[in-house]
Amino acid sequence: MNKKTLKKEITKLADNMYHCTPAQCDTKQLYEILLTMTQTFSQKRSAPHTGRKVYYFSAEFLIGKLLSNNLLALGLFDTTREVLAEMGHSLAEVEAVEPEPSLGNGGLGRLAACFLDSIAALGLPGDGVGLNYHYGLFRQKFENRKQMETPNAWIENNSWLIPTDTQFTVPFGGFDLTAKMFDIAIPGANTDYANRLHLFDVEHPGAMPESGISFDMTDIAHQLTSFLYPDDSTEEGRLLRVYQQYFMVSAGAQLILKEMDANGWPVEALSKHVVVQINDTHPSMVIPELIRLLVQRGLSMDDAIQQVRNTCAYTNHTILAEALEKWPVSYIQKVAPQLVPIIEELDRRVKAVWSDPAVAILDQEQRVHMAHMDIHYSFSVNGVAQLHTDILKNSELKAFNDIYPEKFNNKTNGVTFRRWLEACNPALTALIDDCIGKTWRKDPQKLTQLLSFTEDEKVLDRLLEVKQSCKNTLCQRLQAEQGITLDPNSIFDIQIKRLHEYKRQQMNALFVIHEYLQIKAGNLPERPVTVIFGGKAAPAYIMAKNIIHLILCLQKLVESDPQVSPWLRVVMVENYNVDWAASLIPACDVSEQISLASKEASGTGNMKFMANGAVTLGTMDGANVEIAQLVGEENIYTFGASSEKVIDLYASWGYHANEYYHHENVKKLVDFIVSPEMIALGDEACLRELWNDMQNKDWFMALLDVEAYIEAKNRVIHEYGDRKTWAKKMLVNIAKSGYFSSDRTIAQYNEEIWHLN
Ligand code: 26Q
Repeated sequence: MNKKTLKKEITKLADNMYHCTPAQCDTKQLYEILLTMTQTFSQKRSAPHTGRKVYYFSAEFLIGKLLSNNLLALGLFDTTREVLAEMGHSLAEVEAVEPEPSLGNGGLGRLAACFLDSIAALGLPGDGVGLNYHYGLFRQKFENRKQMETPNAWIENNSWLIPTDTQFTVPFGGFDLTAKMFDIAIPGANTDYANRLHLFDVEHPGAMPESGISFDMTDIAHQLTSFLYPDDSTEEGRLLRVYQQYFMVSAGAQLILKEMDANGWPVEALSKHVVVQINDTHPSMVIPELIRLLVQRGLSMDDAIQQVRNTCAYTNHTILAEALEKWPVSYIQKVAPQLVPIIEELDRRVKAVWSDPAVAILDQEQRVHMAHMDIHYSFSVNGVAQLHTDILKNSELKAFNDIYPEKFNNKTNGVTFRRWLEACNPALTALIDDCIGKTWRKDPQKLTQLLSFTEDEKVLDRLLEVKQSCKNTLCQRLQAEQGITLDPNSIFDIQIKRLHEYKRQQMNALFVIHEYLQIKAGNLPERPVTVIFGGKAAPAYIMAKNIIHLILCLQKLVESDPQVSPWLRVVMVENYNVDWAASLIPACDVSEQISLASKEASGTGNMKFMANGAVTLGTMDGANVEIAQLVGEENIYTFGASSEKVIDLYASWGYHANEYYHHENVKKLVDFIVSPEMIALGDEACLRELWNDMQNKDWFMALLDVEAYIEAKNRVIHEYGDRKTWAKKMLVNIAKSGYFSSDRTIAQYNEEIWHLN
């Protein structure tokens, strides 16, 4: 669509909706006009033709704001920006009023959103199935340098949700609920197609909580879809999670059969027409539920099991034991008693053949191992990066790999470059277009053509200018929205991700302490550094909250010390979400990916940073390994214990934090956590608890790697000074990032697992 037609369209909508001209509209009205316009265009599109379709089942779809993304997919992004500019507005300002649907926690949920984008862009038939949480992930506020949680409503009168007439009855133990289906259109970039994200909701959602994020978790009929992952530190919370899971999979399974019927396909041929991709174990009950429905439709148990086994494929996202779901049978008995005999039958069949208790579905404590059920009753099991898949095959799930070697496969994660480069970094996009034309946008692997510019001074200079402009823009936003003033000429070193001990934000904090002590001792760093954090802690995760407290105390300490602040700043961005990620990632110089080797299944932020010209400082973990292979050792900084070493240490109980704590250089840093300066700023009990844990527990071995980390980071700071060499590193990272496009990942899912037409 050209500018003139688009202007006409917007003018017409402004008149229809608000009886005014676009110039008279405020940004909220403009947002609603563009929302309505993109909705209408998307809804005119049809789904890709299909003889076979994938249903991506996920408890989380962290879709984030959709306006820019949808404009891009519809081919209207550039034109809209120009038209708005002519009307005296900017797309950024319009998008600022869009509430963010934070329907996910972190990587797993964001991956599901990138995947839907790519499935549509590849013109493949594939819909998402999930829940319509009324409050997404909580909004994070800092008070007294601590995280507070407040509810995060995202559904307005005018939202991306399209009500449908489709509804299903979900039979719970003792009562039924109606699941109403809402859709979000997923237009495919460069296609005429649109797929759908189906979000199921209860008929009568409960009211907004008065304050805080607590609500009556026993009021299932009204509260089932209120919140994303309610706190599972209580039994009520865990039960509600099982209610959510069953509600989602039962409605989703019924939808699948309804669509089979509509196509005139017999349910006996389910696996010919349908693939169910199970996103971690949260939707695993879809397996017994589909079996139940097929038996209800007249299939024998044997045939039903056979069909379902050939329909379902399972993705594993973690090897952290505490995240592997094991539900007591008593929970399932209460929530969905009709599934219990089926699960028992599935378990009996396993036990009849395999006596190893390590592969049983039901353990001796009468708990259902969801991942085990998935592996036995799916035709594909995949990890999300090569190292992760290798660890699954060789250690974590070895017993299963011995039984079903043909099921195991790797699908290294990817991210959509439309959101994570084109939409979030128009300046870099324009520079790339100038160098190699626009074809890379459809095929990001073509970014390798940039390699012919590594000696081109003009291009390298422009690349540095683009980075600087992104840093300036971030500074303006932080100033305007959070009152934080930063030096845009300092190095921007960024760690943004959920707070978790294995991700080791605490190790980064120890670096900050190290630099602080150096500066206080008169040893100034080579150049100013700004260490930026962003991330939320689960409300019941005390250690993670203590780490946030430590970072916020350091932020205050450093900024109020005039001797230190010109050289070192620490900032924790409040309420880090998809929207902040889109501002932070383009502005990053150094991408912090410092998880304990073997613990981060893949990481996807690492890929987004790389595509935006940041250089990775990381351990050989998850997809960092593949990044290192692609860019070569001169274009990445790696450090720390290898995954083999770490796995050995766990197996032999060979790591004792206390030994490392007593290294002179380490002790100083850890002890600073409870120094008088820090205690004056923070909550002494929290800081002491953290100090104690770090020297005596340190489950994720921060003290093992901290010295190597500090050494590596100082090397980064030094080498950053050679601007030309650094720009080359940036360019190589961008050039090699195309492998991490989720279009590539989805093409592989399709070729090796889904086989859609
Ligand atoms: C399970 C049971 C009980 C309570 C909570 C959970 C639960 C909730 C969310 C378990 C896991 C999650 C989310 C996991 C996640 O985000 N994993 C990340 O997935 C990304 C996409 O594959 C990877 O890149 C990350 O490495 C991985 O950590």
